[in-house]
Order: sequence, then C-alpha cells, then structure tokens
Amino acid sequence: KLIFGKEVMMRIERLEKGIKEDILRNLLKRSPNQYETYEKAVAEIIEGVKVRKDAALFEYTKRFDKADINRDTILVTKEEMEEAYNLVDPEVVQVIRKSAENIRTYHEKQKQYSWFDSEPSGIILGQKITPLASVGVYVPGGKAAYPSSVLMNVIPAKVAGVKRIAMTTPPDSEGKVYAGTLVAAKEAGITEIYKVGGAQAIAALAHGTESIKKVDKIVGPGNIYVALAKKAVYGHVSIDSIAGPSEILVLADETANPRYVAADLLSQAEHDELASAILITTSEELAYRVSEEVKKFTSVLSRKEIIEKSLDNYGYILIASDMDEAVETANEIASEHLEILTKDPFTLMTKIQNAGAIFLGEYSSEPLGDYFAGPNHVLPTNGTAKFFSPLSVDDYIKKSSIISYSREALEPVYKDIVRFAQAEGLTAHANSIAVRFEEE
Ligand code: HSO
Ligand code: ZN
Repeated sequence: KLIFGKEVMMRIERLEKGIKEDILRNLLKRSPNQYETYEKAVAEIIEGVKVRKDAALFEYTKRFDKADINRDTILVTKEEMEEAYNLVDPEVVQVIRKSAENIRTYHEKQKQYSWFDSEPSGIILGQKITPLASVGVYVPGGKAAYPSSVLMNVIPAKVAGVKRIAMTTPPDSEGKVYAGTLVAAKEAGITEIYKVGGAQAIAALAHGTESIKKVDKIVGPGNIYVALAKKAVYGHVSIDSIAGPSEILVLADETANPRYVAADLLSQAEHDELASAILITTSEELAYRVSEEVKKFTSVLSRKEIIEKSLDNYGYILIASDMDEAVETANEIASEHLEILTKDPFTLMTKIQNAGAIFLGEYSSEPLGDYFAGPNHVLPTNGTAKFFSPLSVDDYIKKSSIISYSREALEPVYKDIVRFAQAEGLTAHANSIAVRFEEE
C-alpha cells in the first residue's frame, strides 16, 4: 500500500459509516466456520473412544501423533517431570513462579462464598458454592503450547478448590511432551498429565477410558478438531468458550507514543495470521507515525511473515473525528484486548462497554496481561466480549440454592402457594403444601 508515496504496512482509513460496516463484517470472517468438513471425522473419533476406550485412544495417538502410547506410558512420570525442569532455563522457571503467584493473588479476589440469610420468622435462604469435582485442561502441543496459558487455565481451578485437575497434551513422535507445559503445570500445582491430544483426548476426558477417568468440565484452547470435539461433548460435560484468534484494539489521542502503539499492535499480530490489530485515533499525525513504526519494527521481528499476513487481512488504522466516535466503534468491535493511550485513560474507560481486558496508560502494554499482572489472559474474542467474560474462578464452581421455611413461616403463605399450584393445574404440587396443614 502506498501513502504519500511511501509504502506502509497498515491501511489508514477515515472512520466513515460504510467503512465501519465493512470492517465489522471482515473481522467476523475470522471465526472458524468451515466446520462441516471436520465434523464427521471428529464424531467418528469421539464414538471410537467412547466405545473402545483406551484401545481407540492409543490407535488415534499412533495415527495422528505417530506416538506409541500405552496404559503404562500415558501418564507423565516423576522422572519426565524432572527432565522437563532440566530442559527449561532456571530463570524462566523463576518467572513462571512469580507470574503464577500474581495470577493466584488476583484470582483469590474472585472467590465467591456461600451465603445464608435467615429471618426471625424462620425463613433461611441462601446460596451454596461448590467447586467442580474434576476438570480437564487441554494444552496444545508443540508450537502452540504456551506455559502462560497453562497457568491461566489451571490456577483459577485450583483457587476455586477443584480437587482433581487432569491435563492432556499431545506427545511428539517419540512420545514426549513439551517441557514448558510440564513445568507450568507443576508450578500451577498439578501432576495428573496424560500424553494424548486432539479430539481423542477430549473424548477420553468426556467419556472416560481405562486410563483416564471422566471429568466434569473441559477447558483450554486447541485446533479445530479439539474445538469441535469440545462442542460435541458439551452437555455431557461442561466446556469453556471456544477461543478465537487474538485481537487488540488501541484507542489513542495525540499524546500517545507512536512507537509504543505500533509495538503493542504487533504483539498480537504475531500470534496468528487471523489475529487482528486495530488502532483508532483522533490524531491523523499519530496514525501516519504508527504506520511507519509498524513497518520499522516488523522488518526486525522473528514472526515477520505471520505479522504481514495478519496486518494485511485484519489490521486497521482508523482516524475518528472525535473520541466519542472512537469509543463507539471500539464498543461495536468489542475487542479481546483494549488499550487506552490517551491523556486521561481512566475517564475514557468508564465509557467502554465491551472489551475482554482493558489496559490503561502507557506502561500497561498488552503482554503485561498475557504474562504477568495476574488477570486471566483467556478472554472473549470475535465480538463475544459483548456477552462473555474472562475465564475466572466462577468457571470452576457451581451454585446450589438453599431454601428452608419453618412451620411458622409457611403457615401464613401456604394458601397462596396452593392457589398458584392449582392455577397451573398441578394438584400434586398443591397437595404437597396443603398436606402439612391438614388435621390428621
Ligand atoms: N494473547 C494471548 C495469550 C498469550 N500471549 C499467550 C502470549 N502467550 C491471548 O489472546
Ligand atoms: Zn499474546
């Protein structure tokens, strides 16, 4: 693309009506939709594991991961865990530890507690919080395995009080799993780790096999097979929401540092060719300077090819006529990550309705949240921040309602309830209340 005779990497556009609609439509294209081609294969794998259990699980692992796994080798051993610690740089282990601590501290604050309200009349109402008994965490293999994501998925479950947390991750052809995954798992506090991946791992977690006991909920990112398998077992077990490609939206005025803005956009563009990086600014000058900085940085970044593709497909620099227009557009896009780099970010933040995580001020670049600050980096993508929240302790608990009335509390209202039940034509309901006030 040429702008004023200079080649730039990111298109710059004025935020006009038509443009906005085009962008929103383009962004939605990123959600995986060619499901049909994989659905049949996934259904077969799930059925195979459901019926033939371990035998099918090991066969699929041989077929898809080229690894020989059996009942004796499926579980990661103490020795393998030690070996993993030898493979990971001790300084990285230290950072993982510090980060885990911050994640724990943050999520502790999300904890909900059971409550009971009692009235003198003899009414006790309440809500009992119970952690899920067992959770399965899926961790992708090889290139897509992020130790930070292991922490983000496991620690809230630990904080919630989940007793059994099982992890599955695909082995390489030698039957080994990624050392970073193992170290992060151990630091997060889990050791039940199975060397299986793909739809077959999801099927095993959902239905159980001789080697892997069934869980109540499955979380964690994966490729399309894993995502579809999770969808297919939903209802039989619970699942988390299906993660889409990463997104960043930066809201900036003329006070923002263009180098920082460019660097932050690139941080998410490097994730994936389908990732999206958008700047919305009220400053035309900033727009052009960011575009130049993006180009400079990209030429020296290791994931240059991915960045070029993602910016080409889903990168935008948009010039808004004022901040209100910028904020309105940001709310419509409902980005996974939103950075506010303006004079007074906290005031602007109060106008943000839709965003997975909001980063304020020039020292709060997005990777701070990916790795370290403590809030979860598993966030709603693809516009779903309009109705979904970050992964949290809430995802690992459930609630039961508590109801208790004394005779004295029920007597003055029992006829009302009987009437309500009769109005619905449910005489057994009415009787179950009335019987308590009949003379014997
Ligand atoms: N930004 C990603 C998470 C991540 N970043 C892991 C680095 N490692 C979630 O959108
Ligand atoms: Zn990231």
